[in-house]
Amino acid sequence: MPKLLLNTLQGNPGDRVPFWFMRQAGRYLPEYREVRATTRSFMEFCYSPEKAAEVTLQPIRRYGMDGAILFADILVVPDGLGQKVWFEAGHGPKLEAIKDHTGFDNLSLGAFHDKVGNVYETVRRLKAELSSDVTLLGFAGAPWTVATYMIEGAGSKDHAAARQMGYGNPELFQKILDILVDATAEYLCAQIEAGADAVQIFDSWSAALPETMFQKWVIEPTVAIVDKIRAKHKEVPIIGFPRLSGAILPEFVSKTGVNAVSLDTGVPLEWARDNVQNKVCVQGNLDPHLVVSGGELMVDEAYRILETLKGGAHIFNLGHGFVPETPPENVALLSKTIKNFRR
Ligand code: 1CP
Repeated sequence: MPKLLLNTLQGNPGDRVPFWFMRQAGRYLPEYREVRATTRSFMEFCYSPEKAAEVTLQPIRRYGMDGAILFADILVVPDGLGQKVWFEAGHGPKLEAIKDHTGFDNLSLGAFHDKVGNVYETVRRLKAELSSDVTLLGFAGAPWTVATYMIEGAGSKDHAAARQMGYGNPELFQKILDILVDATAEYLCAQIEAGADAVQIFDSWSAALPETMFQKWVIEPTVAIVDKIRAKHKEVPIIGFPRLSGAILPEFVSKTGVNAVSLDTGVPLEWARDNVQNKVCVQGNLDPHLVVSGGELMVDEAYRILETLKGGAHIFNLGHGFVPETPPENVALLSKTIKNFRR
């Protein structure tokens, strides 16, 4: 069966708009919470192929998305490099923060694939179990976003520690970005070799960087990863997501050469149609909080997105991930709305 989502990523849209949702697996689904409750540590959960494959498939069974996104986390990469990573209930991710060269010297690519190899096993299982019309999406965090966690030692509002290292110790900061480029490219290539049809690179925290730093910290590492993937897997589409990057988005697209870009909720759609969708496939951008309230307003906004972007390659998605309080029945109504729309 043809893969509508993959074809759309390759620039051949059909008459129905394919869809998937960021964080489509997760706490808003009771069946996710049930499987999640069987493993205490979140990282261990990510490294359990049977459970990770199961929670990846749960939303597809319920709603029939055109894409299944591998269940894992962006912090698998620092873990694979040897940094200590753990999740505390109610506090999100914690890492042993890298403050200086000693912290950096503890990182190594040597044991990377052994450490994260169970993620590749999850991809292999998904490839075997998924229906042939569903596109399997691999993913990783972009170096800048992952570095914010590695340097801060946790999530943060303004990524102060990473910015300050980038300005105050640019040599050390560049070394962190460089090892992340190598690890991320290898990680995504291994996901592709295990069966991923396309990959997305999440740069969730690329907002409000000065233009020069956006070039160095967001665009350049992404270019390097795209080049490394293309050297081995020329045909596999790559989706970028420089979240909240604003007016620099068209430059991100032309310089990185990604096949598609995810639009955050704030991107004006007619602008995106005229400046981005004229170059590559776009994905987005419903406000995830609209799916919490649901109803007519959610449906009207979904139509506005579908109508505005119907002239080119478009994959329906959210502008960011589902929040845990999302009622599953609203996801059902949204999925039905998108499936019934024709371009
Ligand atoms: O048990 C739980 O439900 C914990 C919540 C959770 C989940 C469901 C975390 C912790 N990670 C995940 C899975 C996850 N993370 C996926 C897989 C599946 C899917 O989308 O359905 C993906 C793609 C991610 C990617 C991810 N992790 C990003 C990039 C996308 C984004 O949301 O911007 C980021 C920034 C993370 C870090 C992270 N992991 C988890 C949390 C709570 C966070 C954010 C912490 C913060 O706000 O700084």
